Amino acid sequence: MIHRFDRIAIDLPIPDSPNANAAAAVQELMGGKFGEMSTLMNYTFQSFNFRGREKFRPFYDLICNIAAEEYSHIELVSATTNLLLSGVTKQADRNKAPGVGDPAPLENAINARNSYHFLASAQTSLPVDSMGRPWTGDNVFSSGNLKLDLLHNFFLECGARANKIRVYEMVKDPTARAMVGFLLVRGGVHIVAYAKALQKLTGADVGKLLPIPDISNKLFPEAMKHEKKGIHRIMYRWSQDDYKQIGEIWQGPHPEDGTELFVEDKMPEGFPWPELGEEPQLSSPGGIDPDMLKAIAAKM
Ligand code: MN3
Repeated sequence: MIHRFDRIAIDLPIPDSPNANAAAAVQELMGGKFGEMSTLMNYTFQSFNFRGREKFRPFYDLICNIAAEEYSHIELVSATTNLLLSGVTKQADRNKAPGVGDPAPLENAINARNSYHFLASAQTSLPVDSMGRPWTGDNVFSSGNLKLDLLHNFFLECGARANKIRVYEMVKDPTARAMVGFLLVRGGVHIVAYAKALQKLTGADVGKLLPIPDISNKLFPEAMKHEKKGIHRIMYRWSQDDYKQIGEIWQGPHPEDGTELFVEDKMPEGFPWPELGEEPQLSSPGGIDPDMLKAIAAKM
């Protein structure tokens, strides 16, 4: 079971300006092969399918706990996409019949990379990648072999990190970069956690490979802001009473900067969700269209 809070992981800034194509690029971090839906569903299914929970309790706890955190990451990517899409189109007057006043309130969307943001949603996020392809369960790997699943998760988080960095390189918008900066830090925690889990299970020092890609989080100002507060050292426990054995894996020095890792026995407090204004050109008419009424009356 999961306990939901109406909060979001960071205080997202408002975009400099609406940017439909930046929103399309950000979608890769939602529904791409290495996006947050993939991390969420991989760990969720691996936790559902985990056999031998008592024998391997710390690993089970870790996968369950990280799965819960991933939910907060899809929220953040969604909110960023929504903010970037807000205001892309013109605010049409719905009291006018189509063709009167502004004949094409969605015309600003015609050259946007992702038409579904306008045709299939109210200028909001969808479970698709940056090219509009729907997220698929083919992205879930749940082999039932703990060593293989952990190795996969390590690889998945490293791929996710590469994609985050590339979105950062494509998109200058401060909202997108604030989101990417934070997720680089938290994704970094998950990479280290799976490396530590593999070391505990097998003795292999996977942490020596880090960071992948080679560039450090500390070079991204939007990530450094959180690392300065020590957020890269914390594994939050996303449950009041459960998953207490994560500390058997999340301990010792951070492989990159040697600082001590620790478990925080509560989830982060979060922030209020950013307000999303109505986009009337996409919703039901706000009032009665007198021209339409006249036209109907004339037919009767
Ligand atoms: Mn994540």
